Amino acid sequence: MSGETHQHGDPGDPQRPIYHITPRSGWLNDPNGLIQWGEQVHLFYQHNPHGAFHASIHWDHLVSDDLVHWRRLPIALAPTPDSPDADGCWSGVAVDDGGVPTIIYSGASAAGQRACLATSADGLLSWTKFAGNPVIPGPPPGLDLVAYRDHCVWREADGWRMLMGAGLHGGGGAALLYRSPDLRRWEYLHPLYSGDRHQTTPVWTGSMWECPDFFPLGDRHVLIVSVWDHHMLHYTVAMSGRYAGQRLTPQRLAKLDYGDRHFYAPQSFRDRQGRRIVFGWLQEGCSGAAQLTRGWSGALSLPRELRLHADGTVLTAPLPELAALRREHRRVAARTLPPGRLTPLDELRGDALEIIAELRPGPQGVVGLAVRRAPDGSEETRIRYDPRQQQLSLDRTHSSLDHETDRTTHVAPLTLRDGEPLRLHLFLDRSVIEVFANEQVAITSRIYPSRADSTAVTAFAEHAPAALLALDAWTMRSIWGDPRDPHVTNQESDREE
Ligand code: DQQ
Repeated sequence: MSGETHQHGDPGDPQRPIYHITPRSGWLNDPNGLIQWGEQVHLFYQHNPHGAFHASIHWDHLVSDDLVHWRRLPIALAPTPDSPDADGCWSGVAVDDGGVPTIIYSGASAAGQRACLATSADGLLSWTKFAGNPVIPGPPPGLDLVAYRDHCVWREADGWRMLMGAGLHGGGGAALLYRSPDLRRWEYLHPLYSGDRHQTTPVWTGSMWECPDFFPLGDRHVLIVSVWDHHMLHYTVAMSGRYAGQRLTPQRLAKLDYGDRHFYAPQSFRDRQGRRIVFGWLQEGCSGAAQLTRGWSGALSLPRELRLHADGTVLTAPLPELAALRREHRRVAARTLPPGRLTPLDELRGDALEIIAELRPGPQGVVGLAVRRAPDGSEETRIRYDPRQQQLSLDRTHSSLDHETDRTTHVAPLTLRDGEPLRLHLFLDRSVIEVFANEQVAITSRIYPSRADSTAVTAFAEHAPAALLALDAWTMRSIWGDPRDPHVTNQESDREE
């Protein structure tokens, strides 16, 4: 099978998502350089074209007219031997510098990771690295850092600002603030905000922050960081608060997604409607050897709008325009769910589905859905709400018969008001599952059912009868190209219909 047919939802690769971005082949990690440019949105990602492992990082490039369908463009950045990015073009952003598309990224070399710059003169297609790279020679003198990389760049009235991710020895994660008149000469100011790795409430923020992302949202400012500690990628934390005197005073801190390392290194941008839209890297949960054999690794989340809850918590919601991916609709009739057994929803079956359901737990009871279930129950993934614990969980204990896969359970806090039903919005896409509940919490993860018949959907109740109030589901189309566009050459074209 050629790479071209293998790349987009090939039925021969049951783990390859069809409506989430994955690499053509090889490795994908962080989303980078997200930018609205005219009518289009450009998205880049950390990419190793040579294999499904993290090495020789390039920037791969995609473009979209609608944030739903994507077309691949040539690789944008590749490491240059004997240069500041000889070992890789690590994460960064794209900005509009008076009409010139400009990328600021972390060049990796024996000297560490340092800020580098590249510009495009042909509408973001090809990129020229700045001869004066690196634009910052290294970490600020006098700071004892655990690590230092990644960028967030924005413009203020008196010039550019940049954050770099870092960790302070003996302290915690830090977002280091710089300023510049021209994106090429940078002056270090101080940390915009830094954490304390010894503090565990309301959420532990580790020893180093990767991929800082800072922007206004509603009446506050938000800082999103990816928590890193001792070479482990943990989860994403969003802080909202007041930005004054070039410093952030957070008032609220919480995980952005409770799938932890499976929603990591997110980056956001402002689209032409003024929405703040974020993509995250959905890290794999299968073995490195399995990724090498499969030939690809990593997916990006669906685009989500960031919103602020009244209490300052930063929430994510899938974009409404994703409805364009819906194909066949099924409606499941409302029914009572007797406790202690599964209620099969025979109308529903599939490994690429969107499901919107309303469920009501019984008094002192639990309610949920099991998806990707095998006929004999040997594989299934459960989404379970326990009102007593006020917890929503994504239970992967039996997601796969392959015991090399990560089968830990994710748990998110979720409190429903009196009489408020559990409203689940699920996106199943082969090895990807994204769960949104009651416009409050998200749990995103990776699952690897090994059986071709692990496609059933069932509902269940525990301890007391519960109710399935409503359920709508759709089979889904591929994101690869808009079939109406005659110029699309790499569309998947719903071949499996
Ligand atoms: N991935 C990039 C780094 C970043 C990390 C390297 C986060 O720039 O800190 O591929 O996943």
